[in-house]
Amino acid sequence: MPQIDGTTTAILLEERPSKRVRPSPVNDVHTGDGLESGVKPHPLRIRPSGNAYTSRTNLKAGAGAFQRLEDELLMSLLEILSPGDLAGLGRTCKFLYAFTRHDELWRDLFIRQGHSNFKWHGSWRNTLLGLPQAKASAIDCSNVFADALYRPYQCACINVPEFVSNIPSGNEVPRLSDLSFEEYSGEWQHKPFILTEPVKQWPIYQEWSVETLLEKHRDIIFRAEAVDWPLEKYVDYMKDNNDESPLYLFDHDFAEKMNLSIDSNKTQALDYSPPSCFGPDLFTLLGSDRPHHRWLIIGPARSGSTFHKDPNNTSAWNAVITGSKYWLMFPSSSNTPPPGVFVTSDGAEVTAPLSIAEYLLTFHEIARRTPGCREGICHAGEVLHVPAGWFHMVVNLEDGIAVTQNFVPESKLPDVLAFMRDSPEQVSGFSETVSDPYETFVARLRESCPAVLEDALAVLEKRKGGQGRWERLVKATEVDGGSFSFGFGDDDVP
Ligand SMILES: O=C(O)CCC(=O)C(=O)O
Ligand SMILES: [Fe+2]
Repeated sequence: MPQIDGTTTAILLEERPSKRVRPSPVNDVHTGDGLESGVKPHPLRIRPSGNAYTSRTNLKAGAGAFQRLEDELLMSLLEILSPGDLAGLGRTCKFLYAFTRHDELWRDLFIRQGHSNFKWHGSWRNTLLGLPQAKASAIDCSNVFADALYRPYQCACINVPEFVSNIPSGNEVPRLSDLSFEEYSGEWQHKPFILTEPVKQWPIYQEWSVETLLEKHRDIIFRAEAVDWPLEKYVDYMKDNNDESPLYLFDHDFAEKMNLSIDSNKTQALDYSPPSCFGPDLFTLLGSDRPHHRWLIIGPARSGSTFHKDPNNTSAWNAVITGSKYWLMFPSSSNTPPPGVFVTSDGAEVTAPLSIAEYLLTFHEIARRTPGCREGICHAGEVLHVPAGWFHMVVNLEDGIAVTQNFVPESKLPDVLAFMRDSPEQVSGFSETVSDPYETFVARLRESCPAVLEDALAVLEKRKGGQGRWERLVKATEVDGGSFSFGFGDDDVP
């Protein structure tokens, strides 16, 4: 599942901010007025800002009063225009034509208008204007120099597999063909790993592809970030878009919508069932009061999830049905977030101001050299385990389908209870009818497995008394009289 809490989910997945802090393009400086760099030219031949210094002509000079605005400010201004005004302004000069063609502006307009019945024409602008791609103009804007326009295109063109190859051997997420519940409940519950076998038996693994899903569920409405579209529309979009951060289908009601049989109390054969090594999931005690816990994920290559921790301190597994995913992960026990990620002191808000592509371009190198970093590629038919509290970022290397579930293993119950009790404002995914998720969960545990609850509460009590790992470490350091530093390095083990 994607994000830490409701607020953050909204920020990171459902309404990706259109304005981000963008580092300048550094690897693709074209020289002179030519376009001789190795990077594929922008379709309108727009170039990075830096090239303005060596060019004889800069079309910004022809933009009247608009030339006095910084590009970012101009973009903010364009964001408040209607489609008609945007198109009209684009007809006044080449410089404004280039800016008003920026597809993220049209994406915001299209999404705000709330369409679900449309024909996808390869870009948001064409789709909103009902314009077949072949009829869209492409005026040469090679003397427009603007990182604000060039950088998103450069990011949309990166070759992701190049970035994620050559994983340093110390960073590799272990790959296991089999794992017992006992082994998982021991050391493995704290570690990421890839299980290579269990999914291969699932009917959904054997039957699902984008084509077979379309045959059966073409008209079913699924959620993809801020839009609710029929599957057919999403697939049209997925197969033909050039967005820097493609819309990602992430739907928590898919099982009901697709009439799947998953839970063992049903009589039909199961469409899939969680790998047995993860054992019982204590959130099942909540019955229909449990928070959202399973998601169907569909997305094109380059789509994915920016850095986050999973909600309510739960653990998760993520099974790739088709395609493959690259995972970049950092341990839970560090007090330092991954490079390039900012977290408020209470942990409530995670800000990853860069798109996945920008992250790969600017922070990936340093991230993989940071102690504690784990990386892995999960292929079709495999399942990746996300231990509770780990930061992770995920990018699809191909178009793909996945299913993910969050769960509470008994061994992590104290952590989940502590999170729900101590950070109630960060608890997410519960229906509004559950007024006190912590008390509700405790009551269900007390009814069904009082001994498990007592053990977990005893662990919490002990932690409160200063006997936790952190306190022990600090005390040990004080006794030694040495200076204390806390890093990622030793974090795999509890
Ligand atoms: O498949 C993805 O994009 C990652 C989803 C995720 O964050 C998860 O399963 O926890
Ligand atoms: Fe996640």
